[in-house]
Amino acid sequence: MKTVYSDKHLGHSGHNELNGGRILPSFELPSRAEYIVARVRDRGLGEVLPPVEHDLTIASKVHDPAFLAFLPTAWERWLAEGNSGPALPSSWPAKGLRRDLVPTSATGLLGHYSIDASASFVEGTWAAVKAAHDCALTAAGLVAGGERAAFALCRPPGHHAGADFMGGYCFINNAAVAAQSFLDGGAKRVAILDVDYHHGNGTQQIFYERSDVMVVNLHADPREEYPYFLGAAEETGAGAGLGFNHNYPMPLGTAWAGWSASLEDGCRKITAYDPDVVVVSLGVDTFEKDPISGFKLKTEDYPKIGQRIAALGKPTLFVMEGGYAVEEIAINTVGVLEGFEEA
Ligand code: SS9
Ligand code: ZN
Repeated sequence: MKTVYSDKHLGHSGHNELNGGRILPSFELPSRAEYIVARVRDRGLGEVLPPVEHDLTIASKVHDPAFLAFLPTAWERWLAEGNSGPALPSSWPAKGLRRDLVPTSATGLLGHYSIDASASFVEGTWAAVKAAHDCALTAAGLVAGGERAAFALCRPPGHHAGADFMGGYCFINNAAVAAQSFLDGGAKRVAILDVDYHHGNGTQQIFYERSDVMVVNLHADPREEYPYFLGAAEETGAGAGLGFNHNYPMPLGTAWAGWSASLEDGCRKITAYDPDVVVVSLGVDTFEKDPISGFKLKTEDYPKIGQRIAALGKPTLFVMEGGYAVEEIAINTVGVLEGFEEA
């Protein structure tokens, strides 16, 4: 399968996050995508193409236009307020505060448009975010054009970003934009299968009241793990979307036996839905050696994930999400893609 990749992600570097009470360099590093694209080439997975630039028309159908308008300006506005290092919020419209009182200051706006202090801006962040969005749409176009599958090597990732918020290293929800592009191109139903270790809270929120996108999420139990405040099994959708959201929270320490049982159940939900296309939010932070995660998947398990997804028998777009054990994420990510190809 073809991979869509842009080196513009390299400018999103030197950013930080609030972790364990300290502001630390982000675990979300440029080397992640560099290891993966090198492995794609070494293994001969298929051509590596640059993205075609797209405007934000499709993104505006899954994100608030005011939020999208803020993102390209955040860094300059942060600097203009006298800040120097990476931009992070420090105050949020949490309990007892107003969400409709929109700040004018950059610091206030960062809080207004965030769920946490882990989506940090540096000078090259917007260009990287925009390029990741373009990678998702370009790879989606390959699948819409008849390819069996494609890989959008997006960095930064997207699944924690919701309609009007960033967080968890994510700014634009690349998988959600891609799903919307399939619908705009004539698909009637799209399934998103999120196999990242963390619950894809943004993806769930965006499609929660819609029946044209089924969201299936496999993840660490949010009572124990980030993002903490969404992702329980009883969240099954609302309104027209009732019955079209499926969560599989699993305890810390989950290994292939437990994880693959959830994958099987989630895949059966997708088959029953009979989508025109499947979008996989491909995180490999389920890996036993991932530095920020608590599942126990092994390198040999990743091709089996790809095989099970292939058995769905649908055109498939893989969109890169998390995975932080930098040396091994390439092996595990390409392992999924090769497992799919060989099935
Ligand atoms: C908690 C800091 C926030 C965010 C993790 C986001 C993963 C994205 N220690 N961690 S796939
Ligand atoms: Zn993750």
